[in-house]
Amino acid sequence: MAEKKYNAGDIEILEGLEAVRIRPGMYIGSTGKTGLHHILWEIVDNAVDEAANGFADFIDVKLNGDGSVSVEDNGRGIPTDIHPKMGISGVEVVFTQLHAGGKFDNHNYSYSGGLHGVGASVTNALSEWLKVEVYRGTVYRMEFHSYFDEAEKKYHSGVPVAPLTNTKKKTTKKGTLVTFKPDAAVFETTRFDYEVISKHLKEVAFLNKGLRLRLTDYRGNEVKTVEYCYEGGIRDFVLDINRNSGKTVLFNTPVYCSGEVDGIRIEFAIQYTDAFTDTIISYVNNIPTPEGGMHEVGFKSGLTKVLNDYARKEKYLKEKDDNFLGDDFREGITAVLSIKMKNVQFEGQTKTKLGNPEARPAVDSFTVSALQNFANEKGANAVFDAIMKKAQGAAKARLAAKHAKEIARSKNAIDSFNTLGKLAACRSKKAERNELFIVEGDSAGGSAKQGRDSLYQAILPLRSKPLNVEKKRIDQVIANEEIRTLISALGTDIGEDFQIKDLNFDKVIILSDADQDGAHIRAILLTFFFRYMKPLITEGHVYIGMPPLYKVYKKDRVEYAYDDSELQAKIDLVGRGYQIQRYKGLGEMNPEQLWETTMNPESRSLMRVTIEDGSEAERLISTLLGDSIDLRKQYITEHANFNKEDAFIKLKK
Ligand code: 28G
Repeated sequence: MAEKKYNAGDIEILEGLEAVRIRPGMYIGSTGKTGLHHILWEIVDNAVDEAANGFADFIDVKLNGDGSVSVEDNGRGIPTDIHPKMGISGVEVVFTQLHAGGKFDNHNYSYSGGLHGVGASVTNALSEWLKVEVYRGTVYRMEFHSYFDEAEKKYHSGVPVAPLTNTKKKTTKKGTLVTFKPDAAVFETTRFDYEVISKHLKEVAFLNKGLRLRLTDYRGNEVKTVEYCYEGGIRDFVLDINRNSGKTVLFNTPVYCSGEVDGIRIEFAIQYTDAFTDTIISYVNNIPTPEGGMHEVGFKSGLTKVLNDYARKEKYLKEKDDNFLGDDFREGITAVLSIKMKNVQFEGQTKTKLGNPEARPAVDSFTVSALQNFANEKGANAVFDAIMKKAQGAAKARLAAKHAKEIARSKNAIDSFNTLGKLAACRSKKAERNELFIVEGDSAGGSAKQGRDSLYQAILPLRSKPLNVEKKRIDQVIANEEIRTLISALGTDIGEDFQIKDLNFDKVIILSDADQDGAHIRAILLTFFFRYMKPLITEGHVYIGMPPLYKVYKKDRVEYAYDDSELQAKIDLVGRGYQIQRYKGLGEMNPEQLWETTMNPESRSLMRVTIEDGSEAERLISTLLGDSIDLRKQYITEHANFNKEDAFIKLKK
């Protein structure tokens, strides 16, 4: 086997990986929990690519007791021969070359833009060590490590310990095994989250039909394991979303179409339920696009066109009737749209919106022709009939809501809620300084009203859980008193009439208890904002307040702990003879305490809600993919850096 000395020629490679270590955020977004999992997705992605190319059907992920993680596929195995141009083995290319061009050949789909597909070398660069085994008749091995060079006073990352070796040990297995240990010097946390990985693998399984993925956790006292495999692919995805939603489906088998237009591979699955809102989940090259983009626009317009044509032809619309609106056809829809294309461009606030203009007409025309073809199939009439009747109901409600709104407007009824409702307005008219606290519970609302700075801070107490937005129609949402008070207080109107310039507050702060009910209220409010006032979130006006969980005190000395990990430090501060009060809800705090800990801009902690949080809240409600993840916990871990949002904003100004 050809050996290679590690000399000057390799310096470039090594410097490439050092760049990753110097600025990890550029490659993986953050060094928090999300970034940690990102380096695992890179490895899983490579195994998924091998499966998507038809060479593997099983991916095995193991969380090992030493904090490392293993990923194994049963594909062809990473090439072990020497790369003619590079002069090093294929394995070494994959793990040391930044953006190794060879990863995707012409038959594959290359990703670009955003942080997707940065490659396995990034995982290597950010690992304490990484080991590869390739099974190709015999077992091949290679190991990399990162270390601090005392003499040079610098880090070296992802350095080969030795070239790829053929151990000559015979094996009947085929494939690749990668094991790595994330570097604790890079990441804020190196603990992988079983639930996050399980959720991700489930999504991957839906998007790659027939691919089997297993996760096993060896870290605790007992071994945990899950396995996912869906022969129906995104059909099963749609079924899974609806099955766990408590909604009633309008037909049993999702409509499924797949095909290719102008080199773009397109598939979608659609099922309708009795819900009044829509759940459209889209992907490009298996990457979620919660911000939508050109493919979703094309899908929606194609759907509207083909269904309106059907409605005319089959007389669901009379001659004098106006066409249905797109919204009418999307009421109650659950759809998964997945496309695969080259040279992807991601846009938007979180780079999760497809920008490629060519995707729009391709998906539009595919949707039209695929659904026209479907109309000729057995059972299609019942499906279309259900969709048509749903759209008729939606159109009727839409017209009724418009009428109701006109009446409400003419009587100025919405504005009168300001004085009639429970809103405690603030005195200032300076929207750019004002804050609205939405507070769970009347007693906490009372404390907030007494404790606030009434010049700038308005309080809206929510007596009970506001209605579940998911289950109601837009006209019923508006009819709900607490939602109406909220809409009126914000001043922006909703949906298509939303006007950010009319917003009465710079900050809209949700204050709810750290329990199940609180999490539910938060999720409902976020879903409402996400669905009907999206710019409120995208333009950064929505925040989550962070009340403390504990008060640690002794005589006059008082310290607050905002999570369990802070508690010991606060106990140490207060010293011997301390007492602890655990807050079970906001209602247990008196006005002064609530002001000091949660409302005072000088001392409080706020977390700004991102579009991901909004869509995650929606996914929490609409799907069960994330049902075991507590939102508050997730915010705290994912956005730990932004806990002191006020301090952050002050720095910027
Ligand atoms: C287990 C965890 C992650 C992989 C393969 C298989 C091939 C491959 C991977 O080629 C392209 C070109 C030369 C280096 C391709 C095998 C063609 C023929 C492959 C994985 C890059 C990469 N035979 N399986 N890469 N080469 N599984 N699983 O990473 O220069 S990566």
